[in-house]
Amino acid sequence: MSEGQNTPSLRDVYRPYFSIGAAVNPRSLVSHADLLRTHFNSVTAENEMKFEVIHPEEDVYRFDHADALVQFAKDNGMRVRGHTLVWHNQTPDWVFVDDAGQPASADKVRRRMRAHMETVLGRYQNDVYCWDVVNEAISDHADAYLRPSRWMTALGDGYIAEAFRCAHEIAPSALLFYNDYNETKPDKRDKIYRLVAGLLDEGVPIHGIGMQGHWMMTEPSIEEIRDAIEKYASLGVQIHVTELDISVHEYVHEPDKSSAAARVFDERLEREQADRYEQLLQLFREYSRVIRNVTWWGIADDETWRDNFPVKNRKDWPLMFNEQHQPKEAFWRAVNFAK
Ligand code: HAH
Repeated sequence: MSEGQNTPSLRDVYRPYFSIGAAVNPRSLVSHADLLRTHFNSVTAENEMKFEVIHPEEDVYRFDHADALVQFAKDNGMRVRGHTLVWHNQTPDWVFVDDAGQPASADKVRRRMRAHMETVLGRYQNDVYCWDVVNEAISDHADAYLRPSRWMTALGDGYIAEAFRCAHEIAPSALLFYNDYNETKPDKRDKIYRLVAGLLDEGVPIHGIGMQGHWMMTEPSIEEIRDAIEKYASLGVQIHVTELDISVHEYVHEPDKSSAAARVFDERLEREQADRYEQLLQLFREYSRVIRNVTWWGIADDETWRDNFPVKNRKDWPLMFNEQHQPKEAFWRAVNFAK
C-alpha cells in the first residue's frame, strides 16, 4: 500500500498537543523528503550543527549543510531545533589547546565558546528557535555529579552557567535547553533536576529540559518516564522529547556487545512496539502543557543510528515508518486515539 490520501498527517493530528520533529541529515532531506513534508513540522540536524562539523578549525566555519537544512525547513513551514553548542563529544581538539599544543587557558576557551556562539547563533538568529545549549553534562555514575569534560577542565563547573548566559546574550529570543540521556533513571534524573534547579536559582537563562528518549521496549517503564516528566515540569521549564526512538533490542553493555542476538522485525514485534508507542504518546499528550515538542532521532527504519548503537551492524527498527517509508502499526496507534 502506498502513502495515500487516507494516511493522516502525524503533525496535523498532534497540532493541538506539540510539534512533531525528526533528526535529519543531508541525505535524508532528499531521500525522506516526502515523509518529512507530510508528517513533520520541526527538524533537528543529526550532526550538521555540531561543533566539529560547523566549526572544524578556529578560522573555518562550514555552513553549507546547516544552511540547506534551514532552507528546507523554511520552504516547508517547519521550525528548527538547534543541536548542539557545548558538548564533550564531536568537539574539535583545537578548542582546548593553545598554539604550543598545551591546554588552553580558561580565557582562551571562554573566548572561543563566545566566538562560536556569536557566529552560529548569530547566523541562525531568525531561523532556529531553540538550542540544546549544553548536551550530556551529567555523569552516569552514582558517585559523580558532573561528567568530566574538556569544557569543565578549562572553565570549571561554572561552564554550564556560562554557556547559557552567553547564548542568551547573543540570542535573547531563543529558547535554551539542557539535553541529556538516561534522563528517567532516578539517580541521573535527580542530578539533572539539581543542575537545572541550581541554574534557575542563580538566575541563569534556561527555558527547557530535553529528554532524549533513546529507550527500549520495556525500559524505562511508563511510570519512570512519568516521574521524570513530573519532576522536570515542577521546575517550571518546558520539556522537549528531543531524540526519541524505541529500540526493539535489549540494551547491551560494553563487554558482551558481540553476543547481542539479532532479531527479525515480525508482526508480533511490530505489535509490541505499537503498544509501547501508544502508551508513550498517550503519556506525552497528557503532559502537552509542558511537553511542547516530540522529535524522533530519524524518520524511517531504513536509516537509523540505532543500527550501530549500542551494537555495531545490528539492524534495528526504532521509528514510526518502516524501511519502505510506510507507516508502521505504531504510527496508526499514534494517530487513532480517542480524542
Ligand atoms: C545522542 N547521544 C546525541 O545527543 C546525538 O547528538 C547523537 O547523534 C546521538 C545520540 C546519546 C548517547 C551516545 O551518543 C553515546 C552514549 C550514550 C548516549
